[in-house]
Amino acid sequence: MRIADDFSSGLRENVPAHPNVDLIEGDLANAEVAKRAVAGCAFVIHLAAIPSVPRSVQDPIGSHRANVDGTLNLLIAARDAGVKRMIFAGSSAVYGDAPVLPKREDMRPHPLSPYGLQKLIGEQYGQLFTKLYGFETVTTRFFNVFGPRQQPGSPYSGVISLFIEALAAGRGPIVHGDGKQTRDFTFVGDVVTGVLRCCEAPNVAGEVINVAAGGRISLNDLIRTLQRVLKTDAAPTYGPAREGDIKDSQADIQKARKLLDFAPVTSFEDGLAQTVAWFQSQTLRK
Ligand code: UD2
Repeated sequence: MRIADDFSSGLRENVPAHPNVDLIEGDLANAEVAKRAVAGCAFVIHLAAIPSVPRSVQDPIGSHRANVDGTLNLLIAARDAGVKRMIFAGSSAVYGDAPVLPKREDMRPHPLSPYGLQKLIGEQYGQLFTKLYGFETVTTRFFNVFGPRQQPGSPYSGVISLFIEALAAGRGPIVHGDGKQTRDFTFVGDVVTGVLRCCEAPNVAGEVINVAAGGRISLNDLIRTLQRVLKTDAAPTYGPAREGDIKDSQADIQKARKLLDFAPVTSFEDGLAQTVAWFQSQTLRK
């Protein structure tokens, strides 16, 4: 197995030191790095991105380079290296604020941020490569992924990691907007299952598939649950909503059930408990 990462957001310590793991440190927006990354691989799982809506609003060019140029380089490199199939991490951000819930893959995309548009370009490039060159690609549209090892290091980090960090320290979390926005929080283990099924499943080349829990939880409910688990009543501070923010997000996962025989197995509460336990084990280590 080979892992390519520029460690712009991930951590080197998360890469296992194992004789079968080959690590390439570099930027996939550099075509030479992309070539080295895929050489000899049967499958490519393309998760590399600057995965932040607000960062893309502030720096559309930097985020385009990572999310679009990186993807195109990898598609070309993987096609030319004879890779069997490439799985592309798409995003629920492509749906934007279409009023209908849950979001189905055949709804018209309506991105509200450069990030959403870049992920849409990535999946359409994937489909084009399947049609034009016969190179098999599958896009998994992820919803809000969370779990152990997600880093709360920056204001762009996933909301669950930021809220756990704040509440564990007895601080009230900062909520952008009224906290009534909802998200389909998906545990990382279920996402991994969905991605691996995409590598093996028949009849999925060129498909775009939601991989999510299929539920919907508001930030206010998330805070209440975390206050209970972490035994604190630190109150949140409410501020203005973020630009480009989506109000509600929930996946229809029928297509994943049908094509991938996918069903999420970790409940939100269990996933949250595992994430909190991991966070506390890290705090103890420090
Ligand atoms: C997530 C993904 C993104 C994309 C998108 C699809 C992350 C980090 N980002 O973006 O990659 O797939 O979903 O829709 O997982 N918030 C607060 N306080 C904070 C931080 C966030 O209130 O301190 C709010 C934020 O305004 C948003 C919600 O929490 O309404 C979730 O924010 P996020 O950054 O975790 O994820 P999102 O949905 O913007």
